[in-house]
Amino acid sequence: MISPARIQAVVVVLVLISGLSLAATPYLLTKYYSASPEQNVEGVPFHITLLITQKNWYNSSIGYQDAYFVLQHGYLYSSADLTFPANRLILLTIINLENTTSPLNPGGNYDSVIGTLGNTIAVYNVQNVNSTLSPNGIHVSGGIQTSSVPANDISHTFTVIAGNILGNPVILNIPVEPLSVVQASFIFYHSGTYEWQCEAACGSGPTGWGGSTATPGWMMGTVIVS
Ligand SMILES: [Cu+2]
Repeated sequence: MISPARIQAVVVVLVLISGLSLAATPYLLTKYYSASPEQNVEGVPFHITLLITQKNWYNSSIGYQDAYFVLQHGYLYSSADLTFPANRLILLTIINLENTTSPLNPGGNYDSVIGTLGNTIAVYNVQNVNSTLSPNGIHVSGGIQTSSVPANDISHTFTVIAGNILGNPVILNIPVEPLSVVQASFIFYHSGTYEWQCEAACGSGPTGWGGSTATPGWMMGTVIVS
């Protein structure tokens, strides 16, 4: 016969264990992303932040791979399907936590900024940001607005193309240097479904075009403009 006190003790232990497992639940969850209500207000810019992280577990044969995520309200969402409004100013921030570079796909000018307002991006990196707060704010110097970055200093690109066939028009190309934050503004004038792809060979295999670079939600995916 189990005494009520013993049962009570078991219940307390079970509650403690479940509490511990709840506490161990990761704060960042990965799920499907959709535009939030404040993003859907007409007439104001559409803000979106993409986060690139290094060494995400892919599978046991490939190991770790880099991946793009959508960062929204402190949560990570899959980048497999990115939705954008048509004919509205989009303000994109890309935060790259990766510290290495990869060779660019030789099929295009992927070191050039294409499709943003003024064909430029703002780049914040370890060379041009000093975080000490002064009366004028933090000190940012160097070539922040740029229309291209050195081809041998690119971790990834965020490239939107009108299809997944080489030679199709590049609508947007944003090269991203290691350990940098990039800001870009652009407008998609035509509704439709496009592909996004990282055009740096950052994936697995001898060419770097396996694993992440061939898998939606890692280094490629769909862009839906509506
Ligand atoms: Cu990449």
